[in-house]
Amino acid sequence: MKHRICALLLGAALFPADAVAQHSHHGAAPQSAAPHEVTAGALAVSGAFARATLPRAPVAGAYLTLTNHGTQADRLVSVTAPVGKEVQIHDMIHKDGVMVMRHLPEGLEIPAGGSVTLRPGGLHLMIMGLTDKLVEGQRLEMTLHFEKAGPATVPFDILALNARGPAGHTAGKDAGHAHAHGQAAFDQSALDGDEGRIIGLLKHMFETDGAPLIVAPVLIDGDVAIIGWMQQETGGRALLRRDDAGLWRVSLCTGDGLKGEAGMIALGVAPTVAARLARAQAGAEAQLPPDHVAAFARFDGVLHIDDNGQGH
Ligand SMILES: [Cu+2]
Repeated sequence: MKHRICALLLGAALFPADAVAQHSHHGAAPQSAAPHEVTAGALAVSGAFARATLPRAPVAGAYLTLTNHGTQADRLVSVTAPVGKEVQIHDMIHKDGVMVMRHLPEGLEIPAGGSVTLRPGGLHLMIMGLTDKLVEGQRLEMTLHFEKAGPATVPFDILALNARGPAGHTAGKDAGHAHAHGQAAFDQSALDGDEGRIIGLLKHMFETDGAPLIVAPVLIDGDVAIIGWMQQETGGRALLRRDDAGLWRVSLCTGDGLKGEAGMIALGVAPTVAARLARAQAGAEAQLPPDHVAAFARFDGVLHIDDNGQGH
């Protein structure tokens, strides 16, 4: 059974199952052994992957390397996906001290004899208006339209929520770390105080380059904590518990399921603790911008987190 991340992640997105071809796990070639390479004219496309998404995530990120073996520059002018309203080409830039995404409507030039890598934290394809989630282990085909080389249909392997790149693909410095960091691998004792430890754990597990995780509010009552989180366009609430060794563990992730006393009790929080946490939550969330609090409701369902962290 695969470890499922609680997804404090921007996820990415969604596709009706019929738009996504199943990988065969019984076939001869392991998918990680050789990233697919597709050519179109003088262009080669390699290392294409998309990140798995949370339920109802509005967007998905996809990445690849474009190499131009020709003597003339070409341009990626547009990308189409079988589902999703549109695919945009985005860049990440520093603006007033924060990383923000910038849409590149004019497309992306691939210089003659050069290559361009789209990777987490930098240039990326962003699938907008998704209608179903992207499931790790499946594959999504998208069509890249080049100014000179024409269209090319490219299979994108769907990797973990915070994948940095396909295993064995060396284009990115972070290539190979395809799975989320588990809870167990994180040394909380190095951090000061429960709030710092909880935020550190969540960032360790779910934050990625270009997708900062905002954790607030952090409400702690004894060995139970309820937090709100927001990452790019999505958000949610999570329940954490302190284990016998004194370490915080994410127990489950949900959205409005952890809003208010009744929901907390329904998810296993002791009534007296739930009453106190719900009062603290109401006060703390009232201090946050309304759109921030609204993002907490976007996490649909309840995701129970186990702790076989490294994901196999
Ligand atoms: Cu983007």
